[in-house]
Amino acid sequence: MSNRRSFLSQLGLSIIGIGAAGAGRVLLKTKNQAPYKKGLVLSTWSHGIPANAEAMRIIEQGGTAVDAAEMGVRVVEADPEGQSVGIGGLPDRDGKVTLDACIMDSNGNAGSVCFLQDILHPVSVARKVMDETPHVMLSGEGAKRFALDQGFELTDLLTERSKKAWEDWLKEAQYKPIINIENHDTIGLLTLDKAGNIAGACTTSGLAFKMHGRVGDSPVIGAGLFVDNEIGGATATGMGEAVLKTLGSFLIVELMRQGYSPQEACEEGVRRIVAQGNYKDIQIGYLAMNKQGEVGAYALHPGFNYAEARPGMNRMVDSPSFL
Ligand code: SD4
Repeated sequence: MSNRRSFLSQLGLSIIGIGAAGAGRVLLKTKNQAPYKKGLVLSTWSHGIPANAEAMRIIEQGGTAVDAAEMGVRVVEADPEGQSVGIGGLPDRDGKVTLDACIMDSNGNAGSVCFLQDILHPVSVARKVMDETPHVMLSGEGAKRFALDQGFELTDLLTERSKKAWEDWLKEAQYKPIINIENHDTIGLLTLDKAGNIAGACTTSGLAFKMHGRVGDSPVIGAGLFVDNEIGGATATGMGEAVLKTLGSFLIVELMRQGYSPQEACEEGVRRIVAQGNYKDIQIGYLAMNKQGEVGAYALHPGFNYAEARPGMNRMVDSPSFL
């Protein structure tokens, strides 16, 4: 296969698989493989605007995609007003704020933490896991102990506002995520730097009032985030269980490898969730870029949006949706 791929790339050709409309068909199509080198940042939801601004600032100074991804999402982790990421995140049903995050660099390295408590910047702990340990993922108490060893400080992440929301929830204690209204929006952020390299990060406090110990898709490499510097990157937001069951971000990057555009790949990712049934009451949003700087986004329901930054521009874009 690799011989075949290098043979094709010598010819400037790649194999293109066609989506649902033409499943099983394989075409040969010429494709421009030159990477986009102007700088591109994509991130989920409107908190992506300040995150993109910071990531793009780093890229414009010649910084790496992975530094830009980490520093971009840290802006959102540090904002106590946001109730879906980092400090201020809505707690689980026991009143504990538990955080999930991961990061991937342009060399295929990955780091992740899940079920992490009392640490302000889970993405930076994930970065330390990637850079300083032989492992990919640390969880719970072990992740916290590692963070403290690395010099991170204990921080109380439960703000008065989120505590009050939990106390209100306890009155009925019914777990009913409401599509796009639950104010519970993960940030997944993808970067393409001026050297044409791709990286990404994803960080969240997970679904509001989840069971204690529940871990979503966001820290799982291939589910909430996947980056392959030869091809592109993808990230997910929404009901993590559906993304986990379809390994959505990995799927989207692999579809791009087969020649799907980022848009076609995101649409196929959503279709896999639809095919599993039970999709009407949940929201999923996928966001992807390829090495050529093309962008794709697709959601189950209307309401998903994302921030797109290129030099001199940082704007919100509404994603198309299946329903
Ligand atoms: C999770 N995917 O923990 C996250 C939550 C999320 O918008 O993205 N909400 O399942």
